[in-house]
Amino acid sequence: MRIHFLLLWLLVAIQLAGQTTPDLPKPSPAQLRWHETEFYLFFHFGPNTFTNLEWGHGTETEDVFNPTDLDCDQWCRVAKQAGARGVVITAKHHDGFCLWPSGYSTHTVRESPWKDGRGDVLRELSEACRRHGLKFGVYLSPWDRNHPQYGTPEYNDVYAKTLTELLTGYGELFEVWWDGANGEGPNGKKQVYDFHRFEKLVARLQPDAVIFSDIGPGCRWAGNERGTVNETNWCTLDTAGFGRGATGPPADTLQRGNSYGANWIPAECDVSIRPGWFYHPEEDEQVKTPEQLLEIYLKSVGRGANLILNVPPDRRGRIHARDSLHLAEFGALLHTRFSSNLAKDKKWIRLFRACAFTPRKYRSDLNDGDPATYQPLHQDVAVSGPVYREVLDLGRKRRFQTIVLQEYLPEGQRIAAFTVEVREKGEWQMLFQGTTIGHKRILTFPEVRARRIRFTVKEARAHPLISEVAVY
Ligand code: FUL
Repeated sequence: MRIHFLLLWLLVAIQLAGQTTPDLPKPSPAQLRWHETEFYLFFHFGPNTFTNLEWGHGTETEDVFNPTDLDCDQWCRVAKQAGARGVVITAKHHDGFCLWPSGYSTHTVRESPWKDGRGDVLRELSEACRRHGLKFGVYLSPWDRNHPQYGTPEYNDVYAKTLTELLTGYGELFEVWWDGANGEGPNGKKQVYDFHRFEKLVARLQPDAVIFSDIGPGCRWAGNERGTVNETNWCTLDTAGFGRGATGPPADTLQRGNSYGANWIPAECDVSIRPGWFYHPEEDEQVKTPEQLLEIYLKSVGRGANLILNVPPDRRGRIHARDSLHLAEFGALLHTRFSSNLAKDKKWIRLFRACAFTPRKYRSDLNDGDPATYQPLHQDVAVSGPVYREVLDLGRKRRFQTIVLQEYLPEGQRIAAFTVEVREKGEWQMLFQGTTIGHKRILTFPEVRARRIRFTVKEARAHPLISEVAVY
């Protein structure tokens, strides 16, 4: 009797184990909102803008900072035209100069001639962002070449206090950016940062902000400054044993993530529209073209990462006409490319073996235009191995050259291998073979003409969940 009961219990347990989803790392609500932000601008602005340097020495006098015509509304208009959803600014770069009148430094806008020392760039930009419906974030360089306490344990207090000023004084932040640079050299100052303390501060004061660094915890550097990520891009990363900067994970790992990584730390791709991060007049002819920007977008956002594109304001405190023109044209390219979705509200078909001549047509959440809804893909048991597939019917033959796929991320990143085929002359022809999808995968190919498109997932960490399919 007892043995029977035990057996029964075992069977039920096995059954239940088969049904529950595996314990995949999942994004926090703040990270999900961050994924939706997709593309934002970066503004490198400070003394370097005026001294023509990339890494200021920290010894520059405050009077070098004197923009003649600062206009943060113009920055925001440029961002909006490009299709960006937010901005991040260098509140403090390595030279230590604070773009706001910090109470914990004497190297700030307050000591500069700009607006007779009464200006605050962060105030102006954060308010402009609210007017334009853009999210706002800050870069606060841990490395500081100016602060007298840098290199001592007291600097951690200074950093925590300046960070608190940013976290409490400028409304809601969507991202806090920590770069890993430190150019002190062998005999330079060595700072042991209390990152754990800084992370706790952000979590407490701005729970919706995501922290960027080589190892997150919110999102990770993509391992290069070209603005691209690998085609296989996992949002998961193993961070045990790694630090920031020189002790960070290898570039190749940052490019791909770890396929079975323990933490949800998705990639953010950073790149500048010009060769340098700060404005240099001699680079006015080297602004990336709209086509180059589109290429970068497809290799970042189009591979499930976020893109932070740097556009440095000039000495007036405005974005140079060349950059703003290229960005507006890039925005227009995006708009045309993604304006008419051929899949919108089209039906899906399922062919049942028993009645192959009467395919069942149905509407689906897959193409309802709402990424918050999703559908688990149909498991095709007629094919060997776990194969999941769905067939989209465009109603008639249509020409297209782009397909956008989105995975439903609240349940973790699952898809590891997929294919897209089109029906031609009674046969399925391979159009695209890929690995990961994540937040968004943009597939581009030479234009094809077809009516039916078949999506197949051949390898997944758990039952694949797709939230959107779009065809352009
Ligand atoms: C790096 C810095 O050293 C560069 O100056 C720039 O700010 C880049 C985005 O991050 O760590």
